[in-house]
Amino acid sequence: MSLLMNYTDQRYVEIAQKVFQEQFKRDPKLEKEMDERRKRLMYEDVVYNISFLMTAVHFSDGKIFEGYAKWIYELLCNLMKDLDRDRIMEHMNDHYRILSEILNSCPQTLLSEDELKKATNYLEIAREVTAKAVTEISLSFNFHDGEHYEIRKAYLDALLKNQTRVAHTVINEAKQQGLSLIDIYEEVLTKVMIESGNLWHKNIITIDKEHYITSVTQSVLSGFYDEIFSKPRKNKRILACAVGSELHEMGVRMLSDIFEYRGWDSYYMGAALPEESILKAVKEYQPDFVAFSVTIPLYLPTCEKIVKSVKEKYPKVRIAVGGQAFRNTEKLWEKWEVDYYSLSANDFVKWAEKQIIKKNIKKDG
Ligand code: B12
Repeated sequence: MSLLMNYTDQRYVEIAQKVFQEQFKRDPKLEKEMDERRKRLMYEDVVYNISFLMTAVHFSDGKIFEGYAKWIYELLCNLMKDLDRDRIMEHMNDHYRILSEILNSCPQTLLSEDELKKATNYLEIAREVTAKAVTEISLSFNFHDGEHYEIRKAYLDALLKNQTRVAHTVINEAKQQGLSLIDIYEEVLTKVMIESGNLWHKNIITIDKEHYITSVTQSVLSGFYDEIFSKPRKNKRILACAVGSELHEMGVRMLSDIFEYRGWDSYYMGAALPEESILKAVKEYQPDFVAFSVTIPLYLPTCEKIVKSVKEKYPKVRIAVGGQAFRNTEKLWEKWEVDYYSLSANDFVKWAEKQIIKKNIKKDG
């Protein structure tokens, strides 16, 4: 990136140097994030930022600096893909704050009082538009689609800004305002998790951020446990797990929670459960239903093998399969001996309850 320097006055250069040094002094993390090449470009950007600010002041036109602040922020987000948007916002906003402080502490030979006021105001606006830009990203159609968009967007925005407490508050308030646990799970948390994967795939967020979103969402789920486990019991059992070397277990965990919430006893066995452990658990626990979840298509063959073994050894146990791996298949589940398939855990619980009612009617009649 070669940057034009409109203002070659030595006094601007001195300010640029001060701003640059002060930013490293105040933020020790910068040293790790910036190699020598980045440091050089950052210094050039400081000079460039000052040039734009002075151009805006010259014309008394704040839009010039506002537009520039948005442009430079997006440029840096694209150039520094190892850093998240909220961190780059911190870089820029620290820079604007420090520049404002240094300009205001300079003897007023550089800018008149009126010009200094304008510069200070434009820098403040730059901070505002940069803070807003963190969450101004294009989201997938599926994220927009369906009910409760506002809530999932607020939850996602909080996470993109690393605001864990705000994220929890968004969910707690939604709950207090009457949003059902099922809707929170399926319309908010599931869709945000899937979108976080899309944003990682599009290189808009880092893997660190995706992991952070996962861990906050796991802690949000734990917050529902008192309620989930306090429901009247139905004396029905479900065993659920993710199979193969599948580490994606949040979907099947939500499924177990939803069953538990509906009064079932859930035996949730987590991720990557091997076949022997599943067979042993079915024998010991004697579930009415088992649910196997697959996200990565590579583990579909293992799932098929497990389905066959369970059917062979325990023909009365009903088997459901689900998870995103089945989405892009030619209805693979129809070729296996399974009793149910769905992408929705809630549809599964409703179906399972109907089966129980049917069975009871048969018994009674
Ligand atoms: C979080 C996450 C992880 C976490 C998982 C942590 C955890 N504790 O679960 C970790 C970091 C471990 C991880 C690892 C990997 N991940 Co990952 N991950 C995700 C992410 C962002 C979210 C997963 C999630 O929780 N979704 C939300 C849940 C609630 O949705 P769900 O599972 O579909 O469940 C719902 C329904 O499907 C249904 N359901 C689920 N199971 C069942 C079962 C039955 C019987 C029924 C009826 C219904 C049902 O109910 C749920 C509630 O509605 C996804 C993005 C995405 N599209 O989901 C990527 C994603 C799945 N991961 C991906 C990849 C590539 C990986 C890695 C290979 C990355 C790597 N290079 O290491 C590894 C693979 C590890 C492995 N061996 O499994 C890709 C997969 C691409 C593909 N098609 O193969 C995705 C899609 C990201 C992307 N957009 O590219 N990941």
